[in-house]
Amino acid sequence: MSSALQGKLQRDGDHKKPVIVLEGNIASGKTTCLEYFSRTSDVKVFTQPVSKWRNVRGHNPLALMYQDPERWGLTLQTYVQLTMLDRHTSTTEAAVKMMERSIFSAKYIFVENLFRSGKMPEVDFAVLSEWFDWITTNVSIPVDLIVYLQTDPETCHRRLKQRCREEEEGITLEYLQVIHQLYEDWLVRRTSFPLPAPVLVIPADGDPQEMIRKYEENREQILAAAK
Ligand code: DCP
Repeated sequence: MSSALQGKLQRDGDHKKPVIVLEGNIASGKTTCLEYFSRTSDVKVFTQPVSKWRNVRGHNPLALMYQDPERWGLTLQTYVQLTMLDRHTSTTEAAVKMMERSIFSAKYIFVENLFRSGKMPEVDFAVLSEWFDWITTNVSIPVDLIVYLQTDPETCHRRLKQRCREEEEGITLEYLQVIHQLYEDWLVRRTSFPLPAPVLVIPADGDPQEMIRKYEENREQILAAAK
């Protein structure tokens, strides 16, 4: 048996474990949610590989993309797609796998936004789309539940200013509003792109303590919904 086929079978086998994908706008509080679940249950958390996006062999494609999206959008999003695929195909001994964002939101939200706003040339969008279509047709990417942290873009803007990530200094409220609309169209109105799994919406404008109380209350329901 080829090693590629062996790998695919192994990944398919791992699908017996529920996979939860956590989605939400930039600075919607995904990290707090992931930390809570990794502390309180037999859940293996796969965080978004932001450190890789900020340093690939000494280069920072995240910063480059924010500086000049027309030139570097494809570079960042190609690497995001690869690193998300790596996360999707990683296996775990834990009972449940929980991922921060997905290859789907990378394409349906971030690539889509670059393209629609005129910041990604059509040829770059076409190449990324070909890659995305090939991957999602040929690689098993199981998702059992999407948990959507639904926030007001103004909340995200406030939190973003507090965390002061250097690359994100130029992110405006308008940018967060556009990302919000794309998420709402995909996960709430369901008018834009296919849904890979059922969606659970959690209003997430509260402070961290309030959010942890909410996760506490909904923990069993969330874990059960993914099974
Ligand atoms: N990003 C991007 N393209 C993607 C995915 C993310 O340009 N396909 C950018 C948006 C942010 C950065 O990467 O500038 C990191 O994403 P988040 O801010 O959503 O990640 P956090 O881990 O900081 O999330 P949270 O604040 O919700 O914990």
